[in-house]
Amino acid sequence: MCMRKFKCRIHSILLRSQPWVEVDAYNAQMAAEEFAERRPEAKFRRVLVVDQEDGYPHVLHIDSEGAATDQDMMSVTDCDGGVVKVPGFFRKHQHLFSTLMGIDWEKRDCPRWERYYNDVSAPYTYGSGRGARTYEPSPWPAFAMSPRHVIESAFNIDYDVCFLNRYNGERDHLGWHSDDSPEMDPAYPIMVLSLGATRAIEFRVREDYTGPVSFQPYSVTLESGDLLVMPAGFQQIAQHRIPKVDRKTDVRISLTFRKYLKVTP
Ligand SMILES: O=C(O)CCC(=O)C(=O)O
Repeated sequence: MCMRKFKCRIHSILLRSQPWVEVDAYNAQMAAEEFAERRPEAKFRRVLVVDQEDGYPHVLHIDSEGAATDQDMMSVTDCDGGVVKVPGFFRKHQHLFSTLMGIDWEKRDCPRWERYYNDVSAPYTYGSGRGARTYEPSPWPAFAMSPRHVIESAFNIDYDVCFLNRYNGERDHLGWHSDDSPEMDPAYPIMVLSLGATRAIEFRVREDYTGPVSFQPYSVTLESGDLLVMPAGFQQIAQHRIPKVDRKTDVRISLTFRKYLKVTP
């Protein structure tokens, strides 16, 4: 068995400002254990380990004894700039997609269709000034509870808001923006579940951001069932968009899970 080089860091789906630590090990599990030993002060449970030879990422769970086990379900693609893609996260994506094709979609003054579900009957305002649009909530329907439960149990987070977008074809799109409306709690990651046609989501640093994080604009391809995690604090640094496509494209639906800042009874 030959030693390989791995890079490890805490996987917290929080803003990933922590540095990578290089470790020599025989496999990802041993790399995670070595990392846990070197960082005994860190209160973490998950470590992201990337094999430097084949680039394959693993998320490992560290128990109280420091032993690591691979969390298969969380096979993560690590992207620059802080977002995480979990390919094939939601297995029943085709069924959910068919159900969602049959719901009542709202068409506002924008090149896509929308729907807004919220546990706490509070409206949501997107944008500001003349372009601002306010969405009245409806309670979560049963079909949206299934991905919600899968996400909540995988990440140990409770969400109360689900915003849905439906892109009927290649011309439908969503322009550059951050999900930074004041109702949303920036301390929680925003999760996007992608269904139907494959589309790209693009990221760039905000023009008004003056902090230390920096990355070149980049694009992540989302296939049906993939989950994209935008970490906590990411909206204050970056913008994202769903660009138009220059070839025939079928319907895509996204479900965006968010947390409200104040839950009012
Ligand atoms: O459709 C997507 O993947 C992104 C949705 C989004 O950016 C939003 O709802 O703010």
